[in-house]
Amino acid sequence: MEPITTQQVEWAVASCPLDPGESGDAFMVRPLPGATLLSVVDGLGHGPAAAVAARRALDLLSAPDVGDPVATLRRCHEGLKATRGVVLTVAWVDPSSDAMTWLAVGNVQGVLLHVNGDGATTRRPLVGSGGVVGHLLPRLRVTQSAIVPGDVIVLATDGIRADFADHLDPGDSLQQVADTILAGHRTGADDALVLVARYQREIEVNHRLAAIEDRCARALRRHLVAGDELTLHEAYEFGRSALDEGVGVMDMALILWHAVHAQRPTSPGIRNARDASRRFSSRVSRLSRWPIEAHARPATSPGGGSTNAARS
Ligand SMILES: [Mn+2]
Repeated sequence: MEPITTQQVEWAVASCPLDPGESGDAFMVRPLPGATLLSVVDGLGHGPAAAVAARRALDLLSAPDVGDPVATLRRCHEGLKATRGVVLTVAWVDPSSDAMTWLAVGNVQGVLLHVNGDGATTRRPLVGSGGVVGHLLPRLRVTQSAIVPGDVIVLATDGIRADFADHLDPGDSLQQVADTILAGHRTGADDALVLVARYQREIEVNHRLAAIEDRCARALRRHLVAGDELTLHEAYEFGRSALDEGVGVMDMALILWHAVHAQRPTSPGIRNARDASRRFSSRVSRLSRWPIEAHARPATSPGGGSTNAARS
């Protein structure tokens, strides 16, 4: 099954220009093949001329080839020479390696929030090198940070005070976090923008299980209506393919449980989950081919073998 790469991060943003009109701060959340790019850009100064530089930076970060951090930053530097220049942080969130690769030039503030097993939050600052992209490019330092689903990344321009992360709760809704930071920590001396993103690789797994559960419920419904061996065989094949995709036996048990509960009242004669379960188990005991058992048997002999291995 294709991974769902557009939902590796959930995010929210809050911003406010210093003067009414254009802000010189900008952000980007861009799904890439295998990663999601996050960026916050602050055009030097504020207002329209800063906005021109920030927009140009986002154009450059929209190029097709932004997979390599150093090459990307160099291209931004070249492309921003005719502008005031920007400070920026760019991060690539990569679920295949549970890592965030990031690079910062100038004073966009960044923090990576992680909730430990004991419920305490650790805050790791993402500090880059001084400089201005478009004018003075420092020696570029690419950093890779390990991340786990649930970790929150906050990027804020210097229109936000540096103590913004002191009392953040990464469990709050992201929009709430972004709004709270903007409301409580604006300096009032510059454009202000804060981007808050939560890494959620597990959405891919959840989405996949939800799709399998849906297939299972449909297969079971067809079988409860038709009651023949063909529809049961279909369910059997579904179970085998799910197990081949790496779905665990406990997950399969939960999927079946949900599928049974999803039957009411769509199948004729099924008033409740107990009816569905009773009718289903009587057929399974007759034909004895339901997917969990398939797991314990060789593909070529679905009618034989022991079920103990899968149930232990
Ligand atoms: Mn600024």
